[in-house]
Amino acid sequence: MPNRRTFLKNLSSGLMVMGSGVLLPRHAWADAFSISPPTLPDGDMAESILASLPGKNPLIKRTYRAPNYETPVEYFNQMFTPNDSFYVRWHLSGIPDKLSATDWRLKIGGDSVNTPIELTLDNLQNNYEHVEIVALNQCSGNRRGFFQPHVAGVEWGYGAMGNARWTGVRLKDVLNKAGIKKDALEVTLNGAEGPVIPQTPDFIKSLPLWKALDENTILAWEMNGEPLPHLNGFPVRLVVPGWTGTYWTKMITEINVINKPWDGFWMRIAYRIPIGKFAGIDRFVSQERPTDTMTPITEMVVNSLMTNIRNGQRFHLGQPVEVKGIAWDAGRGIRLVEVSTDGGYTWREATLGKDYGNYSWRQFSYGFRPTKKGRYDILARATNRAGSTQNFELIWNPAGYHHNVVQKVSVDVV
Ligand SMILES: Nc1nc2c(c(=O)[nH]1)N[C@H]1C(S)=C(S)[C@@H](COP(=O)(O)O)O[C@H]1N2
Ligand SMILES: [Mo]
Repeated sequence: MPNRRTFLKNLSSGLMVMGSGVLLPRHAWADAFSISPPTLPDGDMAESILASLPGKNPLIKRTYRAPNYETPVEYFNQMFTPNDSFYVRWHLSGIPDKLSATDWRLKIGGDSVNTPIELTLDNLQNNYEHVEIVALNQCSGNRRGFFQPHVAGVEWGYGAMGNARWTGVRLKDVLNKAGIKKDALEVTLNGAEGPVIPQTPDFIKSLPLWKALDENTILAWEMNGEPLPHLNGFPVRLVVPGWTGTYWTKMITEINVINKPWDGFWMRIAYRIPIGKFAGIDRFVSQERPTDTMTPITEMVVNSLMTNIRNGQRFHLGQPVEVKGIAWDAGRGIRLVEVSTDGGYTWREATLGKDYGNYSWRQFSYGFRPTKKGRYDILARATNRAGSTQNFELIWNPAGYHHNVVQKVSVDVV
């Protein structure tokens, strides 16, 4: 396995390419077809509305209370997802107004710290080494809307994800300041929002100690060189590279180091996958009781997305077709992207773009010149350095996680 501890990069700001790539004119996003895969039943996507949240460009609205809005695929032609178009995912509707950066406090405590501490934003920014990492934030349920049979939950299309450059300090450094006792097992994470009715469990997540101490796990106050948007967690959120978005606690206010498994609803019941159904990913073993058949979701699975072509698009015979997209995994790194233009009979290697570290997505491109008229079924499939690849058939699971079925886009050459 490649050394996964070396991916933190001190990227110079010169590497920032916000605004690179091609943005389609705004009206193009209204074309629901561009976000509608062929397998979705009619209606699902037609009901989706582009809507503005405060401080955001129009996003695809899935639910309003709590706010769940996804990024239109066109934005994924850019290496970094712009902050004002970055998807938004909340569980509870009691989200506070933007917190005051001066009043915000982060409490570090729990039975397994030596000295509980309370930090201001100033403390955080001035007492620990700053680090930057490019990392993909993807919701566990991205693409849930394509599950057959259908499952309950936010009916995401392709856009519950985004790639950004995050700036902050290592969680490890902050925890070490409080001092970690020998019996420490898990680290719980809580944000400022609360449930609106007391019956709803507060959104509290936990990480195994080893992942909390991973040098890539950071408390971030900036994405893409700007303060976090309110709905992406201002002033500080956790960034857990490689693991699905559920652990990336926004508006974080409380962290506890504990010596037992955290058994709140969002760990014990929600965000679980069947044990053994997904190969080659981290297990969160302290969360598994002997009789459990389900285990917490952890790492993202290898996946890819074509971003510049859409179903039904027309090309003229003799015109070159350039297929562009992105591929990612949980941090082993993308080794290969293959593209088929004949529905999967033959495959060719795509060219990979610049490497921004293993936790970033990787751009790819593949050009071809169609030699006859007709329909071309274009497929893309990514493989990582551990040899894991995308599935042709859905690995169904009750909560609708880890959809990484090879995508097909059918275009017409006329
Ligand atoms: N405080 C808080 N943090 C949270 C959540 C939440 O509901 N509350 N949702 C999590 C989930 S499930 C995801 S997928 C990511 C989404 O991050 P984003 O809204 O910045 O895109 O935030 C995570 N952090
Ligand atoms: Mo999520």
